[in-house]
Amino acid sequence: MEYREDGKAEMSAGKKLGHTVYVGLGSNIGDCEGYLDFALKKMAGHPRIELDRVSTFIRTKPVGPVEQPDFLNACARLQTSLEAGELLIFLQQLEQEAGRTREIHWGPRTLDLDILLYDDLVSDDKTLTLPHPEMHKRLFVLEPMCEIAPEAVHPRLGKSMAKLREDLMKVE
Ligand code: A4P
Ligand code: MG
Repeated sequence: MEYREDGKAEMSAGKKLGHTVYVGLGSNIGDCEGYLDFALKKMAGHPRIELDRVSTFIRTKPVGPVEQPDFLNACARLQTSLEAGELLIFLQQLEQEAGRTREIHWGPRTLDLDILLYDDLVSDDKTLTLPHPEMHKRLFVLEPMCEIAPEAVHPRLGKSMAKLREDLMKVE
């Protein structure tokens, strides 16, 4: 699947996109692959986002207290000129467009888009916690992150994705 649009690379070459962001994608209702593709295409099509890396889609067992179907998970790396709050609003719009309703916390969803890392920003704000507070505890995040950016460093823990994955594998 090719997400880069014709002319986009050219346009972004002359444009300061500025921020490097990792987004986690998840879906466990309906056409999961279709929802992830939908989100990636929409991100790639945004005039202020360049999608530069996408992991493979992996099937994972649900983590957490809710009994629910398996997930399809992936991670993507974006370059963007959007501020973190603006990006969050855009990603939440995509979740809405994919028909997501927020009923059960941690429950099944057509599309879940989490901002994992936004440059090396650290924030305890409830509406946007950075890095994503659960990312280092989740193999369904660290596996695809290790595929696209094993060297990326968690700014709170000071460890690379590869090291976090290794640590988590020892615990599990
Ligand atoms: N929010 C705060 N920080 C962030 C951030 N870094 N990125 C706020 C995105 N959103 C962030 O999220 C609730 C609120 O979190 C938002 O209003 C936003 O302002 P939500 O997506 O509405 O609710 P949720 O998804 O039910 O809760 P949460 O905590 O985001 O759950 P998670 O962490 O997404 O976990 N098992 C597998 N195998 N694969 C999965 O993908 N996902 C979950 C849900 C559980 N188990 C899973 C998976
Ligand atoms: Mg979420």
